[in-house]
Amino acid sequence: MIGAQILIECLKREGVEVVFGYPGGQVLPIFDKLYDADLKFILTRHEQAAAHAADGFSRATGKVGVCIATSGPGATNLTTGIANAYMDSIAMVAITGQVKTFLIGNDAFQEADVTGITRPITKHNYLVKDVKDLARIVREAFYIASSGRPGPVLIDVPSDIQLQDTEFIWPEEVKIRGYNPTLFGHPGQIKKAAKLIGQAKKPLLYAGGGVISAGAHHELKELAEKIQAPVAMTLMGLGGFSGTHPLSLGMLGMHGTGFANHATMESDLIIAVGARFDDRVTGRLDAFAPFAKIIHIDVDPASISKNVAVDVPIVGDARNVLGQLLEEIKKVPDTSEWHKAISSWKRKYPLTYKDSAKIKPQYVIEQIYEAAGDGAIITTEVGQNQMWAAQWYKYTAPRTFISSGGLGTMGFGFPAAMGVKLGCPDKTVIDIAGDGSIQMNIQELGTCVCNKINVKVAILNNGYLGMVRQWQELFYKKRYSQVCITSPDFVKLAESYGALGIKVTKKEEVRPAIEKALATDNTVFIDFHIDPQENVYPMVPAGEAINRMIEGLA
Ligand SMILES: Cc1ncc(C[n+]2csc(CCOP(=O)(O)OP(=O)(O)O)c2C)c(N)n1
Ligand SMILES: [Mg+2]
Repeated sequence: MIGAQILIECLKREGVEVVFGYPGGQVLPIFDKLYDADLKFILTRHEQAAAHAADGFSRATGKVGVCIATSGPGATNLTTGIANAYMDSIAMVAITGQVKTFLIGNDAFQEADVTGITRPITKHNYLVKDVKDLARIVREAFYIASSGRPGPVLIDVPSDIQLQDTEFIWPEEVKIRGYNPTLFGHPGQIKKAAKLIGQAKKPLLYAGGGVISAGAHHELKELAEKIQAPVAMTLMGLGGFSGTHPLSLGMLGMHGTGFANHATMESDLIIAVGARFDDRVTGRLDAFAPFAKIIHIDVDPASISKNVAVDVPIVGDARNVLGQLLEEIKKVPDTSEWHKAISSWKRKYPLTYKDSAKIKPQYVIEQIYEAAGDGAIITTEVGQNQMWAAQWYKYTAPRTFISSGGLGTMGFGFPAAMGVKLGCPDKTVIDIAGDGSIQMNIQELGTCVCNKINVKVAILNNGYLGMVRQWQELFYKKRYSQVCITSPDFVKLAESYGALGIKVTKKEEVRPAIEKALATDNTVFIDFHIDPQENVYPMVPAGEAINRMIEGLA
């Protein structure tokens, strides 16, 4: 087989169902073999969208997302999507064409040092130098991407390698020297953790994206109920514990709920599961959770004690470790007083907004939740729209809230929604978008319509780069600098692509528009003209302790 054929044969053997990408000169042999391969290929309109779609596919399904681009500009266009997947620990394999081996380093046409460029934003990357290595490399790439702490792996394949002939040998086993993720927690550490849990009076579970990637949601629920600990989630962790469960505190951190943040600050034992103490969660680091001992469960030893010194580190897969803990816990803490305090914070700091005759974004999201319900999968763009989607929709199952957490990439939500829909064709998929963000990958309307990818986009159109405007309003004396943004007529634009567009300017039109979009078997843009001045509250100003929140209304 030639290299290109080997590559495709390997993808099939890895169980790949769909590949997102874009062709070009240095991947011609691969696309020639794709021509008659039994693989679904989605031609996006921009390589960045191919990477985000592969990322969305992975987040929704738990499988590895795959994208392909040509050398040079194709590969550099992928990089935002790769960095995005890296920051959120998403399993992805990105394949790029490269100039012929003997031209590398010559500033050849469309040459870029892609392994160099992506080294800090991939879990691992490869430049294939011999076709005989190709099958092994592909196998390793899928294994590395999906094991331990997941992440993107890039394979750069020079076009002459794609054409070289060799015998195809499928490596049954993968063995990588020096790469052996620890999957079970150390029994001594599990004992220590169980003892601390037994002694705690104010335990709190702090759940991150690792709960979802490890499939640990059942174990998390069991533990929370067993020790009667409230659960606060990060943006990445939403859905890892049901937002409608009485023990849920919703999201914590910068735009978290008042009760989650107060509980975190008062807790005497924080059990962090698959979370990394990101600055959006901790706020002022030296003031974070001053009374708490910390148990930190994470599959990546490098993330333990990176930002916050912890008392009991436990390296291992979250699902396994929670299972071990559940077996080990003999004494259950008495948390009745703790729950009284939490109830009083819930009364004192409810998540709320002032409704009005204008369309409030929170109201739109409540209506979407009521209409689409628990079965839907929500993706988001970045900004106020993202925070409102995190606060006002109830995520009751893992993999139903898909958002760019670590990198905060505007333009993520729409192409990610395409990947989600391809992975979960029976689900309703809705991108909750901002008018600024949607314009960053709006060309994917073409991909959606052409491939009948039936996703809904709810644009919270405030005429602003709203989140930046909010910061300028609060911290830069209302000196609004470059945050007013115009948009095209989204209805006409959608129609020009063959999609449906609906414009909503009155409150009473909100629900009917959502119902119509859900009932339409086509891609739909709904352009909600919301109150342009609305801000996201509560808010912890950057650098403040997380219980020093601006309440907005209170
Ligand atoms: C690619 C990218 N560029 C810039 C930013 C900085 N940024 C964060 S939120 C935001 C405004 C987003 O505007 P919009 O999509 O309209 O959302 P809104 O906040 O108005 O809901 C900007 C510019 C970013 N996160 N990503
Ligand atoms: Mg906006």
